[in-house]
Amino acid sequence: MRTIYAALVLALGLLCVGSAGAEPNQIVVEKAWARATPKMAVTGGAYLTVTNRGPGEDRLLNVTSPVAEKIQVHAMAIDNGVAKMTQLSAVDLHPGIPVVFKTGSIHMMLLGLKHQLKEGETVSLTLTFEKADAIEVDARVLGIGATGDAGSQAGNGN
Ligand SMILES: [Cu+2]
Repeated sequence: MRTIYAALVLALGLLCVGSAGAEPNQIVVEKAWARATPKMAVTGGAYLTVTNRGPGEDRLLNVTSPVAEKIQVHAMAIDNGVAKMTQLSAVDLHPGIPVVFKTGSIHMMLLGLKHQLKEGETVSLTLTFEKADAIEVDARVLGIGATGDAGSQAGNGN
């Protein structure tokens, strides 16, 4: 028994050494949330902040989730008073500059929702980058009228 335990500890130790030896993931994903959807809705929105903490340029290439057939990154602009969404094929991540996905701006569009997104649950999002390792985050599902994660809502006094 003791031998097995020792072998396990050794194996875990080697795993840690192995991952520390690889390139550290220099992308940080924070404040992920998704908006609750009405029943039968087939699209939803997800938002988060991505920061490239590395020294070099990187790009967000793809986002997937088990709850959606696919996810597109959309930019939103007001053109003659009309909000227009355009799909982005990639998002540039300049070193040290956070990219904030938010309502009325750049956002993730969940297409082909497999079930209703209910407030309080979490939605897994996997982000794939040009250079950094993929990152999986859990986005909290906030109410249909939400405009940000709980932290930023608290500061929304005006
Ligand atoms: Cu959109």
